[in-house]
Amino acid sequence: MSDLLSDLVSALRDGSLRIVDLTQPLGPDTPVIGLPPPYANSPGVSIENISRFDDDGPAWYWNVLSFGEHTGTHFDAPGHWITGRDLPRNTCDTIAPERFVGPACVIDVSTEVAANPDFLLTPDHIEQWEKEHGRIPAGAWVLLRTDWSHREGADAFLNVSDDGPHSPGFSPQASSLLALDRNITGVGVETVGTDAGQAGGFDPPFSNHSIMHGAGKLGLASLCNLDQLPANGAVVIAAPLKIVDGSGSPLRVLAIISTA
Ligand code: 23J
Ligand code: MN
Repeated sequence: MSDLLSDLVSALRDGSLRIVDLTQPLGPDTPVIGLPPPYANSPGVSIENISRFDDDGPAWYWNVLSFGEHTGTHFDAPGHWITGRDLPRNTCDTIAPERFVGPACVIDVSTEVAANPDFLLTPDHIEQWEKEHGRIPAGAWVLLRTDWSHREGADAFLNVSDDGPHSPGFSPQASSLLALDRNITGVGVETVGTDAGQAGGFDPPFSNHSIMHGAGKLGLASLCNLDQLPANGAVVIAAPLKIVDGSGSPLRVLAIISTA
C-alpha cells in the first residue's frame, strides 16, 4: 500500500483521525420540505417489510423503501435546478466521483441564527472567516453551521408561519462569491434545503439553488454534527446513490477530522 494510504488507515485505527457522521437518521419521522400551491410536493419516507423472518422469508429480513430524492440528509445535483439542466455531467450518475471528496470550511453563524432564524450569510461574513482561517480553497465543501439540527421535531425544524418557512441560509451575493469567485465544490447546511426559508421570494427565487447549480456546484441539506468539526482542516466525503438521471439522493455524509 502507498505510504499515504497506510498512514490514513493507521491514523483511523489509532484514533489520531476520527470519523464524524454528519447524517440524520432516515425514517418515517424525517421532516420533508413543503412547497406552496400550485407546486407538487415530495412524499415522506415509507419503509415496508418484504419479509422479516416469517412466511415470506423465514431466514431473512429486507425492506422496500419509498421517498423523494430530496429527503433527509441529501445531495443536490446541478441538474436539480433549471439553471443547471444543460450542464455536462450534472446528475447523480454522471458527476465525477472526485468531486465527492474535499476539504471542509465550516462557517459558524450559530450565535447569529439563535437571535434571527432568517439570518443570511453575506460576503462580509465570508471575508471575516477568511481573515481568521485563510482563503476558502477551490474544491471546498463550505458548511454553514447554524445549530439548526439541534431543533427537535418537524414543526421546530421546518419553522413554518403564515408567511412561509423561516430558516437561515445564504444571501444571493454570498452564493455568487462562493460559486464563482471561490470555485467551491458545494455548500452544506443543517436546514431542510440549501436555501433560506424565505428564499422563494429572493431575486432570483431560491437564489442559492439557482446560483450554485447554475455554476455546476453541489448541495448538501439536513446535515448534523457540524459543531464537532474544526473551522478548517476536516475532509468531507459525500457520495450520492448512482441514480440514473437522478437530481439528488439521500446519502451518508462523513467527515474525517484530526484529533492530534
Ligand atoms: C424543490 C424546490 C425548492 C426547494 C427544494 C426543492 C429543496 O430545498 C431541495 O431539497 O432541493 S428549496
Ligand atoms: Mn435538495
